[in-house]
Amino acid sequence: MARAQYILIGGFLGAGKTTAMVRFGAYLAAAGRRVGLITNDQSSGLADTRIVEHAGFPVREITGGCFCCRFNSLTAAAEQLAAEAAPDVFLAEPVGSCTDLRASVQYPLRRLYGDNYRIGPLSVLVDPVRALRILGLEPGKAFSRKVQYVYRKQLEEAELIVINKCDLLDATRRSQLEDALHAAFPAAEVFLASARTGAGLERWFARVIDVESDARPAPAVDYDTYAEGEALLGWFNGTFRLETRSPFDGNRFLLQLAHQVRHVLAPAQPEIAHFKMTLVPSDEGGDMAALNLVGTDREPELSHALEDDMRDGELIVNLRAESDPERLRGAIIDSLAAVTARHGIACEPVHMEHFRPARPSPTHRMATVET
Ligand SMILES: Nc1nc2c(ncn2[C@@H]2O[C@H](COP(=O)(O)OP(=O)(O)O)[C@@H](O)[C@H]2O)c(=O)[nH]1
Ligand SMILES: [Mg+2]
Repeated sequence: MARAQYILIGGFLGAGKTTAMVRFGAYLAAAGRRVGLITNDQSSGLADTRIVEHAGFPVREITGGCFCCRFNSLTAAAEQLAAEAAPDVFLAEPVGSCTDLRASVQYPLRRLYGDNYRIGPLSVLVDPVRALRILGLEPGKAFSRKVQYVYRKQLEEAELIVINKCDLLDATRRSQLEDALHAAFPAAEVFLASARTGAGLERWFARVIDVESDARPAPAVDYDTYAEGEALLGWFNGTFRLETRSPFDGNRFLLQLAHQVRHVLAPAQPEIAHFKMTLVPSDEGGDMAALNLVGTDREPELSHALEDDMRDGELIVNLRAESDPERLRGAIIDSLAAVTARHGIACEPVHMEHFRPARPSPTHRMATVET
């Protein structure tokens, strides 16, 4: 039997991994391939899983830790998907604050499961506005040094760097960023794409499908700095049930909530990495809204909008920012109280968690493909 392909789509929080993965899935499905998607988070209640389900793909969610620290769940998820949908391609999205994926995921998969899977090259997506700041090409708020360490390590281990969201850049900024990435990370091939418009995606997809991951030794990673950098990010995940007598505009609700949260957080000036929410009405109509904010000084935007007003449903809130997680929780709870009151909505928490990611402790660390 032919080996299934196992493809990791990496990149920092908010870079566009989920959007790209859904596009990639559609591209493969159109070519007659069966696709299974795998999402991942440090805790449960994932907006990404709702988005991928909404796109109609079979999905498994690995929660409670990153792929590297829950390596066995990565193969277990693939086996479950295999039983259900027999995919010949698995697309997996690691947590956006993780790095060292070559040594903790790619090479262990190759060494231990090489008969089952053909491992694709490691792609790392970047949001160009964030990358221009972190590479020092443009001024603007960025993360502190240790968070940037994680960001740069992701790029250092990338085989393919994809400058995503090219629709946001003019030609000058595009080539500045491309040149800087080539110079700083010479081992990687650099692609320009927009997961939103579709521009440039096919060239990257074709490359990912054609080649197997290379065998370059994984870069050295200082796990103390990595752990400290990752733990500077606060995490909040919440799932809420909303209900009201008279229908409300869910799109407007999400936008108001995002603005309110940003307003409440403003005095503390935390850098938001990714603030993501989904709103799914209870009736099985397939309608969904999703809101994203990928930087404190960026604008919240709806990547999916509801077609109709709604009466009740499920709200998922995933917020990651360089902040005390307690503050994030407070900002969500206070903002939710204010905005639901404005719309006369009853809001009941189903699940809430706030924390800093624990020190990464990979199940395997294999710095090379061969022993
Ligand atoms: N302008 C623009 N926005 C994009 C593009 N790709 C993704 N986004 C947006 O970036 C935000 C984060 O995307 P998502 O796929 O959730 O990122 P992830 O955290 O890496 O999975 C969402 O609002 C997306 O709609 C793109 O090519 N252009
Ligand atoms: Mg995602």
